[in-house]
Amino acid sequence: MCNKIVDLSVSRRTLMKGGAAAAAVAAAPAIHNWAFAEQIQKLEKEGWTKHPVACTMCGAYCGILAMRKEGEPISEKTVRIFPNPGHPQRGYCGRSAAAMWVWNHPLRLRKPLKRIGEKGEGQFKEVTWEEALNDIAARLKDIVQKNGESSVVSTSHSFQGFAKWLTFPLGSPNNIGHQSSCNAAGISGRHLVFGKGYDGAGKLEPDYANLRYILLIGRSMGAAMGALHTLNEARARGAKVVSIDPRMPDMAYGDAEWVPIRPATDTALVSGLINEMLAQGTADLAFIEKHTNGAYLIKENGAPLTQADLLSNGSKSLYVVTDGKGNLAFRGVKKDDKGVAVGFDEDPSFRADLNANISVKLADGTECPVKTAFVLIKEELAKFTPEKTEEITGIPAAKIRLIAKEFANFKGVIDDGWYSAKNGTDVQLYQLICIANAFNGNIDVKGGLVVTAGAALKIPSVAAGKGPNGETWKMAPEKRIDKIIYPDAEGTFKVALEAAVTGKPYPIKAAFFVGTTMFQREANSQELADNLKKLELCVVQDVLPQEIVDYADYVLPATYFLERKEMSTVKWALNGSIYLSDPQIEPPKGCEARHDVWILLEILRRAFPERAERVGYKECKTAEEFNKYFDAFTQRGFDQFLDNCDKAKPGWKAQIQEDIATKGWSTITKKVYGIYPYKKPFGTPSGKLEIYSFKLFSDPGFLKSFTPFPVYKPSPAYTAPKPNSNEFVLVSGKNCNSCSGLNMFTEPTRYLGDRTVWMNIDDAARLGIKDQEIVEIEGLDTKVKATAPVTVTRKVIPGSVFAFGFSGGIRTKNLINPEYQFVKEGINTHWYATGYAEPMFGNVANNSSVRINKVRG
Ligand SMILES: Nc1nc2c(c(=O)[nH]1)N[C@H]1C(S)=C(S)[C@@H](COP(=O)(O)OP(=O)(O)OC[C@H]3O[C@@H](n4cnc5c(=O)[nH]c(N)nc54)[C@H](O)[C@@H]3O)O[C@H]1N2
Ligand SMILES: Nc1nc2c(c(=O)[nH]1)N[C@H]1C(S)=C(S)[C@@H](COP(=O)(O)OP(=O)(O)OC[C@H]3O[C@@H](n4cnc5c(=O)[nH]c(N)nc54)[C@H](O)[C@@H]3O)O[C@H]1N2
Ligand code: SF4
Ligand SMILES: [Mo]
Repeated sequence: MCNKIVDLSVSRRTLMKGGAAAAAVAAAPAIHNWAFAEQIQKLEKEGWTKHPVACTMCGAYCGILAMRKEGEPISEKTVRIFPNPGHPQRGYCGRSAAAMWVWNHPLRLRKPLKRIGEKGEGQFKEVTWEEALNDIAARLKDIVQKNGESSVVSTSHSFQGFAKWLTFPLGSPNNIGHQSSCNAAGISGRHLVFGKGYDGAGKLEPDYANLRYILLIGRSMGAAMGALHTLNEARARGAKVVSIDPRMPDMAYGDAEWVPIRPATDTALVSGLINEMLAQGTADLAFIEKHTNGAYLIKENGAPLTQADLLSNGSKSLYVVTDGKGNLAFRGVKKDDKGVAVGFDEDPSFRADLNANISVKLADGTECPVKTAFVLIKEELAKFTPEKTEEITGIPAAKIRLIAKEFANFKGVIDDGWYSAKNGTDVQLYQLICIANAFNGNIDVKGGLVVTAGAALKIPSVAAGKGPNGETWKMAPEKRIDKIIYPDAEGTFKVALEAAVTGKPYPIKAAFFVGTTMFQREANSQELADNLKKLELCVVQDVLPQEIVDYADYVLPATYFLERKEMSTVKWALNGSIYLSDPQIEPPKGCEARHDVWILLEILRRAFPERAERVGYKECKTAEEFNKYFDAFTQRGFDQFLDNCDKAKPGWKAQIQEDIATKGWSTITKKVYGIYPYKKPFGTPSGKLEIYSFKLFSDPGFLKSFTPFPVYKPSPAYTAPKPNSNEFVLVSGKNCNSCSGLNMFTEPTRYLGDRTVWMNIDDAARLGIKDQEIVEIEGLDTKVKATAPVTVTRKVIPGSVFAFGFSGGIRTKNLINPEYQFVKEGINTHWYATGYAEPMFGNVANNSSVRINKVRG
């Protein structure tokens, strides 16, 4: 179906339509496209066909193309991976390029495996699907009958949330994601500032293509290619990129400026930047007054003053501002019948005084001193002079002044982050980053931090108590287990494994790991290994033998993204688009890998057939039968979507169908700037962008550990290393060629993967350590000791050492073919991380502290 995906003449015409300026703007990034386009066209002439693919070599879902040599059996030689040139989140990196290295990998899981040795030993025998599924189902049934549905948990990276197809129809609420190790802190930080509905991954994004200046704080961009390709459009126009990171990111080889920072001190830096903007008079005070809650009056106890405080029958959701001339006014949100905030309830002509510091008479007649949130924030920030900020962060005061100046002058944006599980103070950091963007007044405007347009494609799926065909059922009464300990958790899976040991808050007996390495994902590997051993039933579905398989009772071979069809919305793009991923590739001969959802539903059907019917599932023997069942949901969702579009704009349906057939994607909604919070409220209690979080007053639990305006704290997650000693903070991150679970065993990674520990040249000189010398790395908190080679470099700040995630220290036993021993080299940074999780939000810190000991001489 996808024979003519990229009509380059069309992209060129579109490009020229915008006139010479637009052509010049697009020219630079288009160069890469043309280079690939030539090769793609050449292959097409030779009879190759194009198949659009959403890549999940990492979790980013970029648009790539699989080129297939028609009429020949599938192999690494007859399938080649390219970027999908015009795609709104155009992918291609070292990992996607390696996608076919996974397909028929010598280590690929080909048959179901049953454990025969002790847990952790990695001793297995091959069994049939029948034997594996029946035995798992029998054990699952027994566990559920004895301990209830909630004793069963599932987790995954994302991969379209396949894990929920077992837990939800079973009746267990415990489908718990990977977020505590990834982007949970960013979501929670955005939640505090922008509120519900505006906090999700990709919902707010820097306007990468159009920005003039971007500060990347702990965001390498070398990881997420789609966003990087979009940012390159702005770079081609001369946008300035500044990276604040303890290690030099790859972008700094190009035009990006690297400003090294001490780990875990970013909150101090951002505080210093805002303070400096206030000092330089560049903070956008008009924006703060109108569109944030900065002018709202706050009582002495820190809570917002409301109409209910002033009038006996006043509203608690109307906040109070003053004009500084003795007049008060109320501000709140207008809600529709369903309680959805649709506008603001305020007098638009009332100019509030941001600097008010007054006394008001309460309904009970008492006088109450109040200050604006802005005044409180200014008082808090005053300590962060550039000099003080230099002391904490290690960034020279002059550089801080310059960054503050450029950020304001360019009307720049600070990236709201992605991988954010670093130091256990991350929620406040991301909250503060969002606030700093507000101080620059660049919210939802071109080149700022914007609400992405999104496309409303809904593929029918399973949810807690709800099936894809409108089925409903009663779920087990227990709350999702991580939410009991961390009420605002996005997904803190470690709680489930702790409960497997302690039985608290309730016992967990069975776990299904559906496409997640666990050992490369979660902090504190020793604890992870110990806890995994306590599970009564541990099932792993994967493509390759990750370390987690050693702890599994059963290892089940799954298909991966090149072997299945799916349709969804493009994840990280300004405009709202949908994509089809349809590589039309089957697993290699002799590989019995099956679709994850088939595996899960077959287990459920064999244990509880009536529960499998909750999602309309009856036995599917063959992959074809299953695809028919599963693809029908995609088709139904797509058909409904097309009908809705056609109703909105007759003829649109045909256009979308044509786009999907020729390119694999279609743009549905174009970003309109200037809506939030100018015309429509955000999801916060005040509807404004909250630079002072009112949400935190909703639960006393928050106020025990957090302040409404973020305050810098050193990391509580690990023992601080002694300065100028052999102790260091160990930080981690990713790159564009090697780090990811699927990629780490591939042949390119053997040569491109960096499994060393980076140490600054001055530290190395002090300790007498030479480049590539093997050293011992000992955890200050976990006491774990291991050896690895050191790269002596200027690419990491003194006092910190750096190692790539997903690159080394993979201790999988037995399943490793001698050729792939390289995956064991180096360290896994999670050996050293304590597993500290932030209260209430539950995001985990992956950074740690270590002692580096010389092994020789
Ligand atoms: N290679 C690779 N790329 C991926 C993925 C993958 O698995 N592998 N997965 C995707 C996913 S799931 C995600 S979340 C995105 C992540 O995309 P990014 O967030 O851009 O990726 P990272 O490389 O993890 O960037 C984290 C950076 O933070 C730095 N850092 C660590 N501690 C601190 C600190 O205390 N302060 C500061 N300022 N910096 C610090 C690290 O040195 C690192 O450079 O990438 C996507 N792309
Ligand atoms: N030290 C360090 N730790 C980190 C990070 C870091 O930068 N440094 N990054 C953190 C981040 S941002 C994240 S998101 C997590 C990610 O941690 P993981 O969830 O472990 O991430 P992935 O690399 O996506 O692992 C995917 C796993 O699923 C398998 N797989 C791929 N496709 C499929 C499929 O279709 N079906 C099935 N069943 N299996 C499949 C792969 O072989 C691999 O084992 O790690 C976090 N941990
Ligand atoms: S960043 Fe690379 S590996 Fe990740 S989805 Fe995009 S193309 Fe694939
Ligand atoms: Mo992530």
